[in-house]
Amino acid sequence: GCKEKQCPEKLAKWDLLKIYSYIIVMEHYAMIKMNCCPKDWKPFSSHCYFTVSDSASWSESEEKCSRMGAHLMVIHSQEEQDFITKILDAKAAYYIGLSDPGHRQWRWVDQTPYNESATFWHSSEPNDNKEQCVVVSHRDSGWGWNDILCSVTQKSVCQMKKIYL
Ligand SMILES: [Ca+2]
Repeated sequence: GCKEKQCPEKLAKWDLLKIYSYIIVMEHYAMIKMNCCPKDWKPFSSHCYFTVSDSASWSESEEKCSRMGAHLMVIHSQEEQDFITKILDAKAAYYIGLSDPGHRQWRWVDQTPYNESATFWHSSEPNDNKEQCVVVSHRDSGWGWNDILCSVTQKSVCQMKKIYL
């Protein structure tokens, strides 16, 4: 019966200690596994996003992101683009981390491959070899990408991986 399974008092105390330390370890684990975004950054999937409303050239914008431990936003899916454009001002244009160092070789700032099948150019864009930086902007057809001169000052969106505390 039950008596056989009862532990000696000393052992029971040790078990209690084990349980307490287990709880502490698990709490610690939960903290480690918790991922989050800094204040004012918006979470989406495994990343955090921040809208920079001060206008700057493309390289200045990238530098601003970099100073915050981030980079200009990289877009690889419609879902990502839809998430961010929902919180953008349709009257403004925002630099993203796409540029052309020359010869129409589009490059993402985080070195991820430029995949033709996951691009969201406005119709008739990109339209000019001298326009080597990309903004996301709103037109009648919806949100899409446009190549512009890199020196033009625009707002921008920074992106970083969620922080694991
Ligand atoms: Ca253009």
